[in-house]
Amino acid sequence: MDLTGIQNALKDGDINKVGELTKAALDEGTAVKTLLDALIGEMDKIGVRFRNNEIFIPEVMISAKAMHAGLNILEPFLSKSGIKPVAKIGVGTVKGDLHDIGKNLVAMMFRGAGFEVLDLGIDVPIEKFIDTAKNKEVNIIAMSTLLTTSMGVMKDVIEELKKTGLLDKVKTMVGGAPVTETYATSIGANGYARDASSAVDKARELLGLLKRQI
Ligand code: B1M
Repeated sequence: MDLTGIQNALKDGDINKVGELTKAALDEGTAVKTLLDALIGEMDKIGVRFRNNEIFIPEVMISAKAMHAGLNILEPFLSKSGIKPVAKIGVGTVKGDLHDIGKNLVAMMFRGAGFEVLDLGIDVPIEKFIDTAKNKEVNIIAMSTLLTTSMGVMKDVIEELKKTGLLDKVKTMVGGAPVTETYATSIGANGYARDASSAVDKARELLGLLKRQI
């Protein structure tokens, strides 16, 4: 199927059309991964136009909503593969940051890989991550941010987990556009991944699970 229609609808912020065309493409047999790549690729372009001041926050917001419409259609198909959760992970966008598209993708990829995902949402305070590590039996605390101003929160969470002795029990992972491997290492995170797909591989590595056979 020609994916330009979906990408144009995303660019135009046509929420219904993105949903409808994504569903139609799936019905026609287009691979979930192909659709995901098409949506992410177009969202990246929207990001560039936003950065270049060619479009502004309202347009980006509406495209982000349209992106969610597409992702919502894809989610059950990504999640299908796992029968029993291989591990449990708490995922959230850290305090001060309201971006959720990347975090949702990360959550979706984990679900698709058979993980049980506790989605903590956006603007997640340090205490919520600590409570999740303490009381929700997660194997990994995964933090996302797109804002340089919120990166320090990841460090605070890791330090608090260390102080409370919870680092013996849970691993930490960080990611998001401004985060780098070097930064992750400097704040004591157990793992870093540059995209949602490699986040799953990194989590498996951290937990000593086998890598995907694909
Ligand atoms: Co915002 N925004 N935004 N924004 N926004 C960025 C991030 C920015 C780079 C744009 C720019 O100026 N060039 C810039 C950040 C600059 C910086 O700090 N370095 C920025 C800014 C400044 C802001 C505001 C401050 C703007 C303002 O109000 N003046 C404001 C902040 C509000 C707040 O959070 N407190 C703001 C607001 C918004 C909108 C609400 C309009 C909207 C968010 C809608 C939503 O999320 N529901 C928005 C958007 C959409 C963007 C851009 C255009 C796109 C982000 C996105 O969704 N990308 C973005 C520019 C850009 O990135 N090109 C921008 C697609 C998504 C799939 O990628 O989230 O990076 P991403 O996720 C990737 C990887 O990073 C990785 O996997 C994903 C893909 O596989 N990943 C992980 C993410 N988390 C991970 C965790 C992991 C591992 C991998 O392990 C745990």
